[in-house]
Amino acid sequence: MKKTTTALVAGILTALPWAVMAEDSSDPIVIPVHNWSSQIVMSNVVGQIFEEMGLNVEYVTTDSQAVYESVRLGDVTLEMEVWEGAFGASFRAAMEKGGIVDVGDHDAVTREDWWYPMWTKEACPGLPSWEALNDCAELFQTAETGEKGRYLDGPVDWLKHGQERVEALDMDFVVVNAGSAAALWAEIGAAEADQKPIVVFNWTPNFAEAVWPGEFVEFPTWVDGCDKDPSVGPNPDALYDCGNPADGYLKKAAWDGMEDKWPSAYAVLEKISFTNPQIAEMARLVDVDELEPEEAAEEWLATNEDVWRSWVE
Ligand code: TMO
Repeated sequence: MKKTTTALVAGILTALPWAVMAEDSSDPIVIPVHNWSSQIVMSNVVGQIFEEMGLNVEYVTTDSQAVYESVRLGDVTLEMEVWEGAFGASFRAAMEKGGIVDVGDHDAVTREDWWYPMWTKEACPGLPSWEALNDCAELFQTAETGEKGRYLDGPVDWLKHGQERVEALDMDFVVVNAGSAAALWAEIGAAEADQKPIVVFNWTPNFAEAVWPGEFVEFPTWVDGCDKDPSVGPNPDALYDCGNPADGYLKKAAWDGMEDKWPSAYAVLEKISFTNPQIAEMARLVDVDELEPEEAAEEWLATNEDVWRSWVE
């Protein structure tokens, strides 16, 4: 008899989502946002899913490297986009110290590296090899860079080590850091009119691939340790003498106290997995359609209900 009652109660509990949610703290889940569109929109998408579940959410703008220390300390609760190329080292360092957990990979496969719009290849047909790019360095000269070619790298906090790579591979390029992601898109847009050869930092998934066909420069293949051990990579005396991983991961990470404090939110976070086209679309809603990130997230949730409902139910 008692057994039946217990089973009945358990049955009711699983049928009522709010009964499960009552276990979650009413403190806000703190979601960090950074300086590229897909991450900001994805963070809002996930925040709005949590709000839909009756949870409280707060967004904070943080540095994209320092965030791993913040997650580890529980100052922020999670990170939606751990890109292997840009953040693998900071993520691994935080994992070694403890306090941060790997909540699994998105379906997406990522790449971040030197990139050019296709018209550049007409002027430098040996591309995408980095050696061919280097032989064409003079095509990329500017007043600012003198005899050397100009490479517009990402904002400094993405730590792409462009300058170290130029030195390690003895390239005739000067690395200039963009102030923002928008400066990269402005650079490509400005070069488009007269098909001026340019080489800039870019990544996939991103909206840009649908707007400007292009290719990544092929550097020496990434090998684990290329950023830690000089003997790894073609230059035996230098770090960063490899390209970024060409099939990098995109992970979710969380504070290791999240699962106890917000168990149903954590269970949803474990299930969340975005694909390349979904992430490119999140960026497109902001960078092409010019929606605010919150609106872009609302729009994405409205058109992709079939995707995210299954994570919540
Ligand atoms: C970190 N990012 C995706 C902008 O390369």
